[in-house]
Amino acid sequence: MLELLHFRCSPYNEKVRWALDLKRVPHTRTPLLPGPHLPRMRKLTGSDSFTPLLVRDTADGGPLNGSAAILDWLEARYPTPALLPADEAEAARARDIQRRFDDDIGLRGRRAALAALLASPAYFAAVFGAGHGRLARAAYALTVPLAAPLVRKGNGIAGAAAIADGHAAFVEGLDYVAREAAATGYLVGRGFTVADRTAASMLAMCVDPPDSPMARPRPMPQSSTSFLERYATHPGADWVRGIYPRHRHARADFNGPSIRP
Ligand SMILES: N[C@@H](CCC(=O)N[C@@H](CS)C(=O)NCC(=O)O)C(=O)O
Repeated sequence: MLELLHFRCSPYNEKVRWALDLKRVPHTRTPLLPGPHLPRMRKLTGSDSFTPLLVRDTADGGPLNGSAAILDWLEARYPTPALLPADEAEAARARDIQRRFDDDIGLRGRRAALAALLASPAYFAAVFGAGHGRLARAAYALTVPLAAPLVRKGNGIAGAAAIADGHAAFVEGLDYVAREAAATGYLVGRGFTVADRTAASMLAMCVDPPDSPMARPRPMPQSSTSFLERYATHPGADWVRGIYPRHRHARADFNGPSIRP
């Protein structure tokens, strides 16, 4: 059985969870806590690999990380429903959009999102500890203030300029989807593709789509409320809030075996 090792509040993990759910791939889901995840990752891969990590049988190639690589493997192994358009030019365009949101918008925006979460270590622990027991969450909350400098360093949150650039990235992403999806509701052609899934997963960090696996726990500290308020009325946020109920088909995450066979 495939196993997905993931962080609950992570856009790259959300992108892979979404594809697994859409394709109804039987798998087990195991949430990890950022920081304490490292020994387990090292044991499985021999290095400090990042999440999402899809643990496959050795015959299938063993552990695989990188959300785009995982999606490619899933698409080859479980072709229906397709993540990419059938038309080659459209598929290439969808991949380009995926790359832009993965490697630019998501990476830069995440710095602003994490900085806002780290302003309240208890809330950071609540967000990433979702899916873990009460004791594990309480113990994790004690470590967050100590781990915060490492999280900042590991994610390139070097100061105010990096955070401002993260906010600029979210605005670029929201402007992009509002403009490009205006005609059909989708970023490529007339249907939902990996481009929409990637953009919506990355922008979920600043939109907080309600009733979704990316919805933030409540109550929320002022630092996170103010962070989300910056984007709430952007037309691109409307697009994200519309895509989620139409295409995500999961209101919450789960631990353990996937419910659908
Ligand atoms: N380009 C990678 C990015 C993945 C990534 O940055 N994962 C983060 C969580 S959002 C992570 O696991 N960080 C912890 C670490 O690097 O140890 C992908 O598409 O999967």
